[in-house]
Amino acid sequence: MLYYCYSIDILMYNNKISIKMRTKLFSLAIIFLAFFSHSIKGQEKFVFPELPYSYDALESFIDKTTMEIHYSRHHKAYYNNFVKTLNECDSGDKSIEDLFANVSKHVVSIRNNGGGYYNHNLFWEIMSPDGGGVPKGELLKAIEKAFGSFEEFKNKFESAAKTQFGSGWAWLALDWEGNLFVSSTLNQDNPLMDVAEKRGTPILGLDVWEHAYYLHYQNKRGDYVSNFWKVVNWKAVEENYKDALRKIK
Ligand code: MN3
Repeated sequence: MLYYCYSIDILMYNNKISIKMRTKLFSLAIIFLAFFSHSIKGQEKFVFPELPYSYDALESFIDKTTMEIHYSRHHKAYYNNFVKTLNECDSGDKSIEDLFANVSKHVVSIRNNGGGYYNHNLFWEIMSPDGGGVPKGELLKAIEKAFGSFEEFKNKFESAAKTQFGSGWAWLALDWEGNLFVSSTLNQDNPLMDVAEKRGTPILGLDVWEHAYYLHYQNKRGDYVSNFWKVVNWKAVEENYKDALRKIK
């Protein structure tokens, strides 16, 4: 696109074309702009996020190679396929929450690739090399209200992550009544989707697909799940909690 605009500009600058021709070229440029801005709508709206740390930053939980492959290949592929589907289906003007709320009515790529895109965005964001410890403030209060104690919540979450059969995710999410719950979903589903058994806004998620841990942990998913707590960014989870709460009020 830039190439077309640039070429026209050079021609005009050299004053080698008539006013009439200039008007025609200008109109053509506008048509091209309209066409391209339409076709990249999904891509403009949904960006591929930067990883907020280096590939080796979370090595107490996950090794550098796994992190690199997970982010730059798996996540990137979900993103590319999601944007491609949006452009083909002309669904670029809907929010991702709207798409998920009716995911059963959309092509399956929205569920799989849109889910993969959204879930990994959340996953990277709720981890940090400075993570670990315990949640504080309003989030801690809400966890204690829902599960009795932080330890009880951890047990419930670990159990959901370990017993999810095959590929999927474990979640801490806020339901529409403002209560926290733990759940697990298959593949790239999440609690925002109308296909989920228990619905709400996810505020913390753990990827339990083998691609997330197999190089380092092999079949020991339990060890992977236990080590997750070392890197959880509770500040980010609390922000997600507050955002989710604001949306239902
Ligand atoms: Mn993954």
